[in-house]
Amino acid sequence: MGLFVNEYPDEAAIVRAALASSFVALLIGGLMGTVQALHRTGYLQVIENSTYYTVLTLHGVSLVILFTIFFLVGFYQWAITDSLDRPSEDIRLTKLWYGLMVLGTLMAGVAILGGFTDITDMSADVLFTFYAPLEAHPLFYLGLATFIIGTWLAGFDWFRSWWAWKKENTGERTPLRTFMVLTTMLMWYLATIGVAIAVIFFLLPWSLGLVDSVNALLTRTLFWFFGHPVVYFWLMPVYMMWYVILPKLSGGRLFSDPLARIVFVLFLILSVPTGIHHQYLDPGIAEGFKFLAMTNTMFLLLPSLLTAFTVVASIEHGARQRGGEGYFGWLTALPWGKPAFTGMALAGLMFAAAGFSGMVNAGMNLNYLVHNTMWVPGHFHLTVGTAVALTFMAVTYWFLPQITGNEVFSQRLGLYQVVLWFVGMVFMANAMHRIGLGGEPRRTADPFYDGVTFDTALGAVSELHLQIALGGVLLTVSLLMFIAHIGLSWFDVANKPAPSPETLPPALSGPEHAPAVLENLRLWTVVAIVLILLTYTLPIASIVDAGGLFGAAGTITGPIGDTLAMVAQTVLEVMP
Ligand code: HAS
Ligand code: CU
Repeated sequence: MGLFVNEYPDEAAIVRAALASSFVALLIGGLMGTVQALHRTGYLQVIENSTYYTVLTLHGVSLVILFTIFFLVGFYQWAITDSLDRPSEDIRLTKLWYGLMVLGTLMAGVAILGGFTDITDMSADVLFTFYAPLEAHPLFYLGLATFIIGTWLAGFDWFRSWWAWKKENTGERTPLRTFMVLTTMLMWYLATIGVAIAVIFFLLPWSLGLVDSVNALLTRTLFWFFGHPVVYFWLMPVYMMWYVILPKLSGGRLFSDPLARIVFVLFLILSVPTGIHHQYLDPGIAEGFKFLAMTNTMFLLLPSLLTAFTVVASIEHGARQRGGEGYFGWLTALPWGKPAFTGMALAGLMFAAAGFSGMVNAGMNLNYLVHNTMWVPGHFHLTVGTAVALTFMAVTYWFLPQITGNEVFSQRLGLYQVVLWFVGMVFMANAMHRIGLGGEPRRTADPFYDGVTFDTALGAVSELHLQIALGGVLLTVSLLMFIAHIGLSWFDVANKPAPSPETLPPALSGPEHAPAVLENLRLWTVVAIVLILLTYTLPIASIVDAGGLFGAAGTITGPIGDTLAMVAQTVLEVMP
């Protein structure tokens, strides 16, 4: 087999375009992060406090929605095409979904940027969580909807490839990468139901003035119905990279293919019915429902704990193939000089810590201590900001040559870049966790409003702020190094010899060892739907009952508003 870009030039073009979009978002979002880290800690304030939410929205939306999801669709397009070894069924559809995602991005982007200027009233200072009572310009919601429709079509495109492959390969096990793509997308279809209902029936009509209020708790709940599983939408491609690429880079093979499949099925089943763990402190949801979400969340630790063991075992297997020995001595036999390996391994290491802060968040009683403090940004800068972002950057050093046909500019520069990200995040995320325990609030430009002071258990507030600012600066340097390096590699500035194609070794325990029932995606989807109905029907019914569909005092204006209310009522009656 030749290089991916030569075998599938049309698909490779879409993969490149998606990655390029992802990196533009990374650059913009990352720079907004620098502004915030320095502003909050008081080291450099180039914006007014009143602009902080615009910056924070641009930061959040660019990084956790655009950077992550554009990278995902590019990587998944490669995974499907390469693992099924067939081109898109219709490349026009592939171009269409990518185009819709770009269009949605531009619409939402214009609305957000409007917040920086007084020339227009347009703004969308609503953060990446965009639930009421914060309200954005309709263009923001329309952009979001267009973007999500793009991702739905991408999933359909990949299912089509799989259906066509199955016709020609009856009775064969679906290749692992395809299986991972399909389970991720099924999870995504279920998760996005929540946000689609919130946007189409409530937020968009509200911002257009068709209804004059919404039930804030309802839009929050519908958001978190989507807002928890979305974190696994960022994580599942990372797990694919850790399962199929990391063992190869270590010099070995994946330990168990069936186990990897079980992990992805568990994510499909359990990701949605846990969303209420973001709402432990919301009044209006009974404790029992919160307890149920907590129990589901604790079960959801399982796929990640399984992953920790399998991935580390696969890495160890690789190290031993390379001559590594002893209980821990094998660690020295790993290819630490390769940025792709080192970046992913460091990302994994940080994710182990992130898992622990996630467990603290997930416990109802402990959550009361940390909710809405800087602890939570500490948690998600380790998860999405490191496990995901650092893995995506690291894998690019392996992946880029396959889709551009050009070798990476300098492995050493890449190595410095990934290590710098790790070091920057050690400072920033650790200090965020600690200052959060001291009670410093999140989502605020100036944590010292009205002379508030904090006592930290260990160290001084000023020391922790210094660490946050220092970490932020190191991350900015690493980010700029990454973007510059990708540019140098993409355009082959060093005129390097062409790369050779990469193949992925089969697992030690292959797909034939997996029980056939794992292939039954329909069954797992039904199980997921049943769990969603069980966890969400009663809470949503009681929220609507207590607060009204459009808020207690909400009035609906005009015939469009009336129709909308009727449809919304019907949907909510039949929906989880
Ligand atoms: Fe979370 C809040 C609970 C995982 C992202 N989370 C957030 C928010 C974000 C986020 C963005 O229960 C804030 C949202 C907002 O703006 O309000 N989270 C969890 C739990 C997990 C978890 C239980 N979160 C993630 C992931 C994210 C993410 C993944 C993004 C990608 N989170 C919460 C809760 C809240 C929350 C509450 C609400 C807090 C509040 O009050 O607001 C679990 O999935 C974590 C499981 C992970 C593990 C670790 C396994 C370790 C592995 C490492 C293997 C090692 C390797 C290295 C590969 C159990 C897999 C080997 C290297 C060698 C050299 C050998
Ligand atoms: Cu969550």
